[in-house]
Amino acid sequence: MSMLRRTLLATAAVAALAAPFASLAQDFKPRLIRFGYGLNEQSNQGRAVKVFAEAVEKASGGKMKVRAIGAAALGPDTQMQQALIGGAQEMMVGSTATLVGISKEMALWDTPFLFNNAKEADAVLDGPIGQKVMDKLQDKGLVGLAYWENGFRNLTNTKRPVTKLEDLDGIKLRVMQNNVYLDSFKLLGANAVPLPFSELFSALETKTVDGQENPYNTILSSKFYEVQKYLSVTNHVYSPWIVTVSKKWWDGLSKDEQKVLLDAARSARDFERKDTRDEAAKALAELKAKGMQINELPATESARMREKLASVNTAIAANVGAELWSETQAALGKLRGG
Ligand code: TK8
Repeated sequence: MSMLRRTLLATAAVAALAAPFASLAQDFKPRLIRFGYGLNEQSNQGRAVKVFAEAVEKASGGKMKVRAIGAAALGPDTQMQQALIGGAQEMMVGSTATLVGISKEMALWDTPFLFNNAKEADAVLDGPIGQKVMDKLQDKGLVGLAYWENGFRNLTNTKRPVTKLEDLDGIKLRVMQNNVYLDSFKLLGANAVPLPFSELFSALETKTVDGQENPYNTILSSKFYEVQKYLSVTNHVYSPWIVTVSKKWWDGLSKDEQKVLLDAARSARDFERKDTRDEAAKALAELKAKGMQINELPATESARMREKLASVNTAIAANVGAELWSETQAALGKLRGG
């Protein structure tokens, strides 16, 4: 073997050895992260948690391990939130709507028809207003890392196609455990019943409730089409998910470890939004093929719903604070070129 070749081989060997230990230069300890979520593994939520887990393990040189636990096996959103606050669980992703009882500013995202499209949602959620709302969690024992997309919510039920406001009359509708949702659907004439997501499929199956509202992706991944006939395209609210960390646990992490989690939550967010939108674009055709009867809500009826819900907006504004409310309206005005 020539001298040069020997040197090259030696250099390559050193490089190969050094690569896996590159992370040692940074401050990483062995960490096990129990990461809970509510939907099943085959959902857009499950796919994104997997992407998050891989990014964390890679960036920490395998030191930080994520144990992803889906299908609400660690409990519904509200139970996991308490486990994070108490330090019994490290991380989760769930609906912002289920956080309102803990942090009232989160109710901003429950405002019916707040965003007209995903572009507006991304701009506000990823901008200073989204950050401000997220930062409020810290006083409550939680650290928010990123908003993921649940999506625009649409209505399903077994009674009748909802083509006008009055069609909602008396429909027993499951809503998230959140007063804005409860009040909104009561105002619209439905018999709203708050239930955790983990109990929803069986509640629909046993006809404990007639209907529910969720994005297309969830109606598909949770197989609601098996127990629901009518899907009415209402797009009544854009629903974010939020990735949160136990503050108790977070405060004990090094800066490097915190950065790994933040970066991974954001890169998984970018993956998740694209994946969710791609899936949503094809979902209606699939749901139709599965036998659902789909109808659009005429613009005039959508306008009637908005009008009916005006008092909810007033209540939300009071709840989140006039400043945050008007700041949001101003940001939206600007985005809309006003
Ligand atoms: C999943 C829930 C779900 C939400 C709901 O844990 O409860 O209807 O849309 O995504 O957060």
